[in-house]
Amino acid sequence: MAKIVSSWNDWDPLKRVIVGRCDNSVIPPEEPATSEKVPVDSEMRGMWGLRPLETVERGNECLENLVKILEDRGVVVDRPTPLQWNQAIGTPDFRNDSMMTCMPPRDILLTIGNEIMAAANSFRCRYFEYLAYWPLMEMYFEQDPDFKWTQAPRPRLTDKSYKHNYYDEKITLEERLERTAAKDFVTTEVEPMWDAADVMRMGKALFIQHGLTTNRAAMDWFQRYYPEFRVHAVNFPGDPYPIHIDATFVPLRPGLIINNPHRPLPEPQRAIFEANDWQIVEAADPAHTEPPALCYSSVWLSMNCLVLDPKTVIVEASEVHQQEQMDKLGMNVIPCDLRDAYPFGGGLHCSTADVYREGECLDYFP
Ligand code: DAV
Repeated sequence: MAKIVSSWNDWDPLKRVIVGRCDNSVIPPEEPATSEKVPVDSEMRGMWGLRPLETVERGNECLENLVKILEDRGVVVDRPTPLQWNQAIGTPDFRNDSMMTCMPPRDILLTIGNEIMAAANSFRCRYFEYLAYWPLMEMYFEQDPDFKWTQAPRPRLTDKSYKHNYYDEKITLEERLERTAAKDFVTTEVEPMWDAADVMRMGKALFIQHGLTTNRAAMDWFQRYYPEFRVHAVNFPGDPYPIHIDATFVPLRPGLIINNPHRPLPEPQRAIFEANDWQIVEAADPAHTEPPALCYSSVWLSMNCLVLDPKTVIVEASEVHQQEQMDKLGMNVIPCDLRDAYPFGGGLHCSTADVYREGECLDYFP
């Protein structure tokens, strides 16, 4: 029997990975956690339902571009099994009129060593998304005797999990930034809630973003679950919609991180990187001034790259400034046309979830 699952960070040589699928994707109805995510001036406000088929097909085409690049380089690619996402769901604690998608996998699955854990996401519409990955988990479980298949404690997501009317329609950008700076987010602390894409894995250290999708209770939960790891809470006061760390603070190789210049990591959180000779470089500007239509994410998906090994990185094909910067930083850059997959939840890093990277668990912050 083979070893299939192992990954300790985002830069060691990638050998096996999950790439999402856009099939049946839905713009979810508003709910306590998501209404805060859609900017007031967005064309998506108040709109929900199946995404237009031609955008789904085009998104899938983009993901196929990525699959081809990966397979041409010998990386094994696994794909989820989409459900019919436009179904109402219910638990004893809540009802929601629809699910969302199985994009992006990075939000749902967290790989730490030989363990893949399904996250404790705070969006009700994502409560059953893990099911799309269960056929893969079953396969890994059958084929890899060391694979630890885990589900984080499921949050109940009752009304107590959210602050209600957290933002009214009239809130200004400045007020949003003040709330971010004050670490005042839409989720409460009644239970741990987290998206896997808020967790940056760096060997024995986990840096977890406190923001709209991950709360403080989650940090506490992680530290107790992994007592041998050091969990560091990080936050980025410059981000009015702090969701996921991977368009904000992105490691390229040991010792080098690119940081969104609008969302600098504040002191004293920088100290641990500086003390261990990590360089934090401001990421290049995005090539676009607007995200594509029907997209939740910001233009900073430009820096949401997929590192294949410490010298090789896949960057979105139109993101010429980011490509040039990576090149200057000594990386071989592989462009991938993926922009039309952005509306489905993210860029190259988001669209994937690690299964296997070579390498072991090192202590980069002794
Ligand atoms: O900048 O909108 C997107 C992260 C998606 N996983 C942003 C963050």
